[in-house]
Amino acid sequence: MQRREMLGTVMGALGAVGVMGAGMGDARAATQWKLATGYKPETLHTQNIEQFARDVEKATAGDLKIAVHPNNSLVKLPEILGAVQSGKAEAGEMLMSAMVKDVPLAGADSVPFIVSSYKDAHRLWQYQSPLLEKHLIDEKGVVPLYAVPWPPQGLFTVKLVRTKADFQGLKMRTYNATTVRIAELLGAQSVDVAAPDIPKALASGQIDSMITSSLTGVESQIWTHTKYYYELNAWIPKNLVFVQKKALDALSPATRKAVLEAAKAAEERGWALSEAALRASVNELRSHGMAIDRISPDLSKDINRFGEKFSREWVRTVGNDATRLFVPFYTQAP
Ligand code: PCA
Repeated sequence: MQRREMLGTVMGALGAVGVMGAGMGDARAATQWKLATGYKPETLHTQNIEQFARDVEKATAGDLKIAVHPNNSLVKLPEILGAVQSGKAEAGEMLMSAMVKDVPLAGADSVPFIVSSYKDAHRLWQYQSPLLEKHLIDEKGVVPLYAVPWPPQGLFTVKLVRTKADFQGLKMRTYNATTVRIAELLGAQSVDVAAPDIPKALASGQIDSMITSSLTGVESQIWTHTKYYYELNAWIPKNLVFVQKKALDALSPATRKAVLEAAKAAEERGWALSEAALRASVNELRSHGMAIDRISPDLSKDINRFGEKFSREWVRTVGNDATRLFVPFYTQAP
């Protein structure tokens, strides 16, 4: 091969993988990432991801563009971790506790009655984050970028519930292992429904109750089908945004730094947005005529008991990691 031909081949190859520098004649090829999420475009978390993508694009002067694929459109939520691992999407967002089959520790934020305030949820995340990061990098080749919580979880029902017996025959929508187990222990039938499909499932009578946040209630216009919201404050689950390590490592150091800085800003912004959304969404439920209440002492006792049962089961499955997480969480409490 002649030198000139060789140069052409190499330049072509560099251009194709997006590493051709500016000033090499052609405009520099930008890197494109696909980011898959299972939530609707209007959801707080998706809006925050869109802002993160804009921040990255701006900070890198268009060197890295992140296209967000919401609504389970590119990959369905339970499969997003696997899709990022394999490179079908370079990045993704998942409910952390939906990863428990792959990484049991990811479910720590959905163990009932451990945290009930954003402050404690944040403290838990400080201990959970380095442990989770190690599992994801070592076992999945995936790097966590940032996490943002949903508001605390409560119970929506079509009818007033006072005791466990009132759950007989209820069809309870579930979204992770905790909600499935609690439905089971309450004697309700559990029905797995993806968040964007809640309105349809309520309208068709497929479900008539669920544990979720006031925010998801508002986003599902829950008042059209249910009347009651019980503020359980049972746990504060988070969504995790992550990227394939190979894709992150392929970036230039400056672009990688921009991604990590934008992620840090997205985490801070997301926590503040979530806390503001809690207040706004409870008010909105009330303004649509929903009865917002605490559960009866009887039911509270049962639900607490089920929560403890679930915690014991969870600690057994997770093993040593549970100690590594909860010992500092409890002993270093302010
Ligand atoms: N909304 C999501 C997860 C937790 C929440 O508040 C859902 O219901 O699927």
